[in-house]
Amino acid sequence: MSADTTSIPMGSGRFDLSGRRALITGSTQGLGLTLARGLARAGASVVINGRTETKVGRVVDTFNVDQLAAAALVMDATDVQGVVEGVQRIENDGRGPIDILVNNVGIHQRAPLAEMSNAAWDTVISTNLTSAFTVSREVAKGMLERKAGKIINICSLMSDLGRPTTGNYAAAKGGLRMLTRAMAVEWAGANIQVNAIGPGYFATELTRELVSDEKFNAWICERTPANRWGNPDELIGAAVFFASSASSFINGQILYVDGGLTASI
Ligand code: GCO
Repeated sequence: MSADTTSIPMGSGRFDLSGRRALITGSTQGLGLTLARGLARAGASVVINGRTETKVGRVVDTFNVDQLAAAALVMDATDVQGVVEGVQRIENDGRGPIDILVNNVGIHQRAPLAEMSNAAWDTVISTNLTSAFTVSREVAKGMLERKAGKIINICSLMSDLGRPTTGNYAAAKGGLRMLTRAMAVEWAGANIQVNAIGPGYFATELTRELVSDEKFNAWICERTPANRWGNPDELIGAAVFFASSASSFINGQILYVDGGLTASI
């Protein structure tokens, strides 16, 4: 039995997010903020998430000034009860359910594995992987009832490749790639498409120290076939694609936006 796709608008309409609501975790700065702005410009009403009220409120104000629909969700994605209550607050605020979830929140705590503390391991796994499970579980409850939803996990080229001092981050992002597949196969029958985006090297808060390191910067430009760092806006297309009806029969995939890095030896 094939799903009814006749209601999906043709052409660019397939990428139109009007009438949809998108929660992007960790969206007060960096790639999360860029993705939130991109989804809003594609028509979605967005929910800006962060842990501090001032930062979240300031970002929501900028969206409203730009006449982009935005609401605030002050929530620590690693706090289970906080996530349960936070998702419920949004789902019941009268501005519509969460149709699109972008699990973006992530941190780095680099160290050689032989010197890495369990605290550094636990914090990165909890923030970059476990939070995606918790938030997705809570948001999926409504999506399963409505038999519709989009979940996009922000993975990394480190879902497949390692680099010294990033063992906790790579383990988390590798796990997130497999969690993407696990969610996809469990929820595809309820018309929930779960996919992932794997960014290559982008200049953000997470990579600030790397960008300013001349040797590392030269290595990235040589190692990346496109011979440059990515511009965060270059991730928006993949996010709109996975958030829209243009990807209605795509499940469990990862799309690398990396200038060809993972395609090369
Ligand atoms: C590093 C970088 C990478 C990138 C990102 C690429 O330490 O090598 O921070 O981890 O930030 O993960 O997707």
